[in-house]
Amino acid sequence: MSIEAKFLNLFIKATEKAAIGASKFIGKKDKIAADKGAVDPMRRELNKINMIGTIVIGEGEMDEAPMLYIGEKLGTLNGPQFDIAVDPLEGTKFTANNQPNAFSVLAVANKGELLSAPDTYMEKIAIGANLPKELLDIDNGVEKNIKLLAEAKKKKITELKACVLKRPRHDSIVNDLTKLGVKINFISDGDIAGVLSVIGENPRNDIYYSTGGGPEGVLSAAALSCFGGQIQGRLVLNDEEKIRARKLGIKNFKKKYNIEDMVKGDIIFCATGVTNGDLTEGVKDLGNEFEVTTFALHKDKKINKIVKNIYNKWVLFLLVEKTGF
Ligand code: VTB
Repeated sequence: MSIEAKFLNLFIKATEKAAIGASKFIGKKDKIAADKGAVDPMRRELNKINMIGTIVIGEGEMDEAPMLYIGEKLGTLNGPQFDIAVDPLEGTKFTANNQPNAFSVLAVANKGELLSAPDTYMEKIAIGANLPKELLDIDNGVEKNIKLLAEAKKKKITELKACVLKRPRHDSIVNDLTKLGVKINFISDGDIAGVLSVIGENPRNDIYYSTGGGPEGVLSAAALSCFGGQIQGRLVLNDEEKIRARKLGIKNFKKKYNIEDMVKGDIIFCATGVTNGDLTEGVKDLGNEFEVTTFALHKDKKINKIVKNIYNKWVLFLLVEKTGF
């Protein structure tokens, strides 16, 4: 079942308001304040939508996050049932340090069509469109995966580019890629943008190969699914995290999630820039107004667009002050 077209703009508003909220903390060296600056307005905006929304990927699990926690019901509770994955501020560090690639993001699917994953690490490999289904497998190891990818893309291994999150835990991946002659583009954080760098006509990377956040994995899968890209992920769980995962219905802790295991059916995906980045421009302060830019996707409606909107600061201020909305 397709999600009605009218919902796209309503969800865009939620990431726009969150991005504006976070933008007040750009360069202020306070990651927590920046995150809160995004969470409150996103939640207020989602609560205005005529839907029965359930957070499946959020700020944390019920007992650790006061808002946008996994399981939280949102919306007017009158309308279609949606599962919602949110990362009100992807790149809290980027925002706090005034660096590129911070954005506010969410993905929406019909009820039951998005994986609910705990906030733990996830091993991830992602590739772009027009490649054989389930071409790669985490358990193949780097060398076999890279050979398979080069063959499928009809490229030399030395022509391939890989995006890697710069962390010591990826030293062996980096060694293997380097030995093979694959060019590595490192990112310091923000692996949703890293995963999405494999899509497009002329993608910046041929593969994303790293362990990042599980929630970011599901959000990336939602966007990738709109382009026919692929991702495989496996949660990395310690004993305490296994208990949390079990509460979310996860029984097989070693499961390798292919894209259809994370995302099914129609998807709405919106990412509004906080700082300038690869996906969108950041919030622009025009004096009396904010200009916001959103990368918006609606899978079944084949929508892939950049949306710009202007918000008058005084109207925003009055709305929040007078109505709590
Ligand atoms: C990951 C990645 C995110 O933070 O969660 C990372 O998925 C945290 O990794 O995109 P470390 O614990 O190794 O620092 C981001 O980069 C930003 O939220």
